[in-house]
Amino acid sequence: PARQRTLVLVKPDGVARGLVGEVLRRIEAKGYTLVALELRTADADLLAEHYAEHAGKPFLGPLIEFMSSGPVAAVVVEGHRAIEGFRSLAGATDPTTAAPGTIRGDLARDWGRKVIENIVHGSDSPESAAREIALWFPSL
Ligand code: DAT
Ligand code: MG
Repeated sequence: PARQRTLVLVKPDGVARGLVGEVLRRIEAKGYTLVALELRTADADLLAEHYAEHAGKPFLGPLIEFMSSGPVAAVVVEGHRAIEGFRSLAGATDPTTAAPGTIRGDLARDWGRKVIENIVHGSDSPESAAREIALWFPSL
């Protein structure tokens, strides 16, 4: 079976709240493998590339500001159907309605800020995963 890789980020809200271990625990408990892991503070250039699909949207500026406000844990996760599998673990974008049992549903909430803070990012397709992994981990 083809192994698939996905880029997961524990966002600055997740790192600040001490939830890196909880997110990694859920990924490992699901049975996926961690193949790279790094804590770092991303700059605006990296984040503009990372979120290129959102160019022109009103929340892009606040999103980049939030994502560069502190360290993120960047993780490459591997396993058959890991892209779809992690998106399922993460839950819906809006943490208010994300299903209980998911990372966002259990651990995130709406704070009424300009950008939704929802603990994690996960690549949404094989093309996005390849692009994002090359961006965050050029040596992989
Ligand atoms: P996801 O992270 O679920 O793939 P996305 O790629 O559409 O969601 O958006 C990236 C992030 O931007 C998302 O995790 C939270 C934030 N965001 C998305 N839509 C938003 C909106 N309408 N208002 C504020 N923040 C938003
Ligand atoms: Mg997305």
